[in-house]
Amino acid sequence: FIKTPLTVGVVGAGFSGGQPRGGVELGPTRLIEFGLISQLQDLGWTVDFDEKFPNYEHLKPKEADIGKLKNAKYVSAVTQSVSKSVREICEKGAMALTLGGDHSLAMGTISGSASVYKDVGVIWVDAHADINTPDTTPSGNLHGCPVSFLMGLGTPVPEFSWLTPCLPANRIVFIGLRDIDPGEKAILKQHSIKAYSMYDVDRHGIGKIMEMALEYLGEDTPIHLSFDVDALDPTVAPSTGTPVRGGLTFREGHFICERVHETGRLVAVDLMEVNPTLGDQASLVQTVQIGCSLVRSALGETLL
Ligand code: 6HN
Ligand code: MN
Ligand code: MN
Ligand code: MN
Repeated sequence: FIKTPLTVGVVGAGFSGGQPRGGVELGPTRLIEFGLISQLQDLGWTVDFDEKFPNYEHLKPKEADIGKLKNAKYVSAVTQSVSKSVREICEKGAMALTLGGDHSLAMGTISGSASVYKDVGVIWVDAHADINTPDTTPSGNLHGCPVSFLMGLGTPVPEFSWLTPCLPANRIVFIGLRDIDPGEKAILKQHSIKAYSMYDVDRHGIGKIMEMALEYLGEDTPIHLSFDVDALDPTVAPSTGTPVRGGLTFREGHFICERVHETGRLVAVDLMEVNPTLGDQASLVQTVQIGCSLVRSALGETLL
């Protein structure tokens, strides 16, 4: 897994093309302005981070949509670039930390980690399942589709031919779900995908949910944590593009991060959908600060 001395490679993926609202591309900048890099150094990590963020503008094609898939060519180009960045970090034996940006980026992050760790298990923390296919997506927004693209479900999109299916249905666990489209529900059922909704979190408690999730993925599995801040309740993390009531508490969110850290098998983390332009100043500060603290927890801050 991660080599000592502990090194984390940071990908600042300021990209918003997977959904319609501007502002989420500023997530990485704000997280870093709030001190994330030095916070991780204070935890003892060597942080490999290029001050200048990758600029994706030059990848933007003129005709970006493909059928109803909005910005599909742009999303494909950017996620392919992110995939390469994450792969290179993983190849070095460092942890890959990707700061989003919208969740379509996970096509890049998970294909990158899976190319190095063939049996990687994904813990996907989200209000949404993000498993719409090109056929089922009601919105055409690709941040609602990354999981199906990684799994190779639905009608193939030629522009995404670089993305070969790398995530078998039994290598992902969802936690925090509460807003699933009908087509997504059918896919989860059809492929018997392990998914813990907020009902399950309430019923069992987050401690038990994490034990079940980790046991399901297997005890030797490298873990990729893909954390969408909208998994948290909107009162906890308000500045995000698709908030849904009834989400995870502050502690439940942090517990997930702490528990995966404790396994010693965490190889990649995504922190997605922080949109610092939504809501007032207090909401922005609160959401960015919680983004930083979730990452610190995943990198070992809160365990004694
Ligand atoms: N996210 N299921 C909806 C859609 O448009 O496909 C919402 C997706 C939200 C995606 O929050 O990362
Ligand atoms: Mn998401
Ligand atoms: Mn979401
Ligand atoms: Mn530790």
